[in-house]
Amino acid sequence: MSVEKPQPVQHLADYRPWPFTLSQTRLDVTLAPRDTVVLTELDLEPSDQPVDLVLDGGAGLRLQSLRIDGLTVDPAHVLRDDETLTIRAAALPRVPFTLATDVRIDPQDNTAFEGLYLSGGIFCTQCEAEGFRHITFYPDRPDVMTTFRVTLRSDLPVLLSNGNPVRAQDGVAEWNDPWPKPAYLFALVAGDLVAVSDSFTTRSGRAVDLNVWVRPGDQDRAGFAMESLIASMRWDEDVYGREYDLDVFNIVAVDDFNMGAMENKGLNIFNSKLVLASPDTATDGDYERIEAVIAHEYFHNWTGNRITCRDWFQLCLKEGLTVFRDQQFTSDLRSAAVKRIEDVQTLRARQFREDQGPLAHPPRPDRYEEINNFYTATVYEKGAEVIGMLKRLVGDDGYARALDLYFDRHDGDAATIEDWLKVFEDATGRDLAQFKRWYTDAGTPVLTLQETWQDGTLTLHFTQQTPPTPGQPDKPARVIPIAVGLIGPNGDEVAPTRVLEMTEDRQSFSFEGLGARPVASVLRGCSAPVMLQRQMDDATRAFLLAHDTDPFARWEAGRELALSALTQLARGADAGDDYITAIGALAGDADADPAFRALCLNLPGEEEIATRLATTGTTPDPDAIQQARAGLARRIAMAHQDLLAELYDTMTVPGAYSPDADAAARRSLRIAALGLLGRIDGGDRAEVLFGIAGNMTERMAALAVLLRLGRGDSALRMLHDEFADNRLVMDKWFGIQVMAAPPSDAVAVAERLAARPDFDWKNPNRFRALLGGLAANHAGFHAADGSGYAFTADWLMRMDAVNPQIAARMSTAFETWPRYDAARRDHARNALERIASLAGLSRNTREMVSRMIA
Ligand code: 0A1
Ligand code: ZN
Repeated sequence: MSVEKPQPVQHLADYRPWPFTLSQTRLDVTLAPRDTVVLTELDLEPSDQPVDLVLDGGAGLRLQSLRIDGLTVDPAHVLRDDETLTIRAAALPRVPFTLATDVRIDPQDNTAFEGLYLSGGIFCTQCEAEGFRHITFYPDRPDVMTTFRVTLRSDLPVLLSNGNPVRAQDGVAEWNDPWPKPAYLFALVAGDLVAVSDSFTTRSGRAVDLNVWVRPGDQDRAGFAMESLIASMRWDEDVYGREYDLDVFNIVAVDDFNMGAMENKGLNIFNSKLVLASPDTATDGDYERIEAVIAHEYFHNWTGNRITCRDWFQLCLKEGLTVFRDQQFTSDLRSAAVKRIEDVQTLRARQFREDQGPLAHPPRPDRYEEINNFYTATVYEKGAEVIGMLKRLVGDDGYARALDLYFDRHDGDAATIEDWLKVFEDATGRDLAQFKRWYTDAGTPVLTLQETWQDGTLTLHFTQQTPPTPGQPDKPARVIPIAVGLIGPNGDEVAPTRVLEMTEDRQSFSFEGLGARPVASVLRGCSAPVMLQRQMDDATRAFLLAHDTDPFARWEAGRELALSALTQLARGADAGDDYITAIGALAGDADADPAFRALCLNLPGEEEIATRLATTGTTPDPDAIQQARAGLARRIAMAHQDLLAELYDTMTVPGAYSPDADAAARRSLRIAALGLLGRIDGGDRAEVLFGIAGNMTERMAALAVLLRLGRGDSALRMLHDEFADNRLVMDKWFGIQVMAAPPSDAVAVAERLAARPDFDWKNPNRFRALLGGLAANHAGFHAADGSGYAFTADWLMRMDAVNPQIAARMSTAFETWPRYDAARRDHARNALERIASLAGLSRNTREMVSRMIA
């Protein structure tokens, strides 16, 4: 592949501090869809050496005037290119000065949703990572932190910005943010909005007004977001001792948003799908996610805002830690065991997948072309896993001391991963030089285990090896915390969990004085983000599934049993009886948490089976995988139909819908049973349930069963008639049709849906619903004739011209392409090359595609 124009690459090693000091930013913004006026005043101090002042600012900024201390700067001293504005050193005072710019921008033209844009008549902003430079000329880098004073002018009734309100009158609102912040945390919102309001008194007595702003008519669906916010504020005080620091906290829901949500200081802006929920429109999964993301954004107030990142290479400093904190929050509020299993499932599905393909990168990358391409599962989810390992290694007390030191030492700083590791070293006395490799090295280590047993001693012999990743052929050994417990032959635990610290390429650990040979339960709680390879027969796996005291390891034993059966079936062998027996026992275990039972009953997805085949040297055949999985599900249903029918009938939840963990757990077991029964009852139960269910969780589950059987038409019509005006439900309507379509129909269904007038593809949620739905239909996306790839490529090219971030992000549908057969690889390569050769392709998509076909 030839990339037409070399792109500028940013390198971690090139970091230099900004050579000026910015002591305050004042903005005066007069909002208008086509001609917004942005007046900016920057109070600057030069450094000792005379240097040019370089500000970021794109071609879309129409500069009307540029003044220093009130005097127009001589144009001979001003240079502009596509990305910057430079004032030559000769034109700059050698003493503190104020730089004033008058810039005009067009929010209405902004379809990329970066900077200031309009979403359904609401003005809003998205400035992370580098959106502020689309609003005004500025040192748009996270290590330039200052206070902001903002004046907004508009006829719209609600005018919001960061910090505390100073005054609001006659179409003018003033906001003052006393906490220094980088530009990526700036936000403004103006619109016809209504609030669900509440208040919170912090533990030191600060009264905080809380508002969740939504469109008129949506108030009824904003209550859960507010409850989640209050729970988050309390939790951060109780667990981390972190208090909120302004008089108001505003959350705004908008329909057009590239990501999930954004932690702007005191003014979080959310994708409406992560705010709005009611039982008839949102599933249990939606509720749990809303709670987690509200918490995530709120927790950023300390981990991200009060302490930010020195540069974008350090992104996982704030994201890994904040994900780790939101995971802790959910485990405290709901079931810790279930949450851990769900998190590991996500980690494997998204991050292991990324790590095994051409897009692999370390949690702290050291180069990038487009930073928006690095908001990845590796930075977020693996970033969180690395913190989990640190905590496991230094213990809960050590972790608490390190975090206190981090907040004390770095409050107000733009910090680095080195700063982060240093607080752990200083608080605990531990040397973390080797541990740092988790941040700098890409790839998922493969841990192999062999066991020996002699004279009452069980010895575990581990080796670790990390496969090469782009730019990193050789990987030295890492510190791997391996949590191990032992289960005796009668099923009792004979040794409780102990964390082994592996630091070498090969290392052995012994357990002495044992009466009879126990079964080792290894990597309990998924104590490290590694892949474990271990010879274990199905009977031993079934034993662990029945007896392991660690819920994660227990689930994992079942998972391994299922994967062992499914990979054999996909290779054409006969397998699965052990799994079917073992899973029946677990599903019928009334003492086990229903959510746990549901997790065990849900078979690994086709993507996960493909990954397992690929990592064990077999080229995955998507159709064979799909059939193997459907066949095993059918056999489970046949073998356990009475039990499943009983679960389906009894795991109902009496009374009004509640999204709490217990109710959601029962529903999850009920719909797991429904899904399996659907394999043998022709979908009759699903048909009935769809018509009578009072909540979206059960309706979506029923609809998925019906669609898989090709009998979803009337349910789809009903849902459409009821919710045609509800964007979020219609997103589900689009997505599930493609996701649950029989694979041979998936592309045709996607084509038909894409031709509909209500396929509002410029809306990121709608686009993701359809294209993401296809990517999630493994055998459909990987159709042997390449039609799934071609359809996706066509749409990515169309989207790229409108919204490069979304096109680039969705291009990851292709990231596993090298592992398929030669014919599929040819189709995929053609599709990627077609994208690469598109004239005017964005930097975002170009970088992604060229990494994938490098
Ligand atoms: N910091 C936000 C995520 C976010 C990142 C980038 C965005 O635009 C490119 C928007 C949001 C978070 O972690 O929630
Ligand atoms: Zn975040």
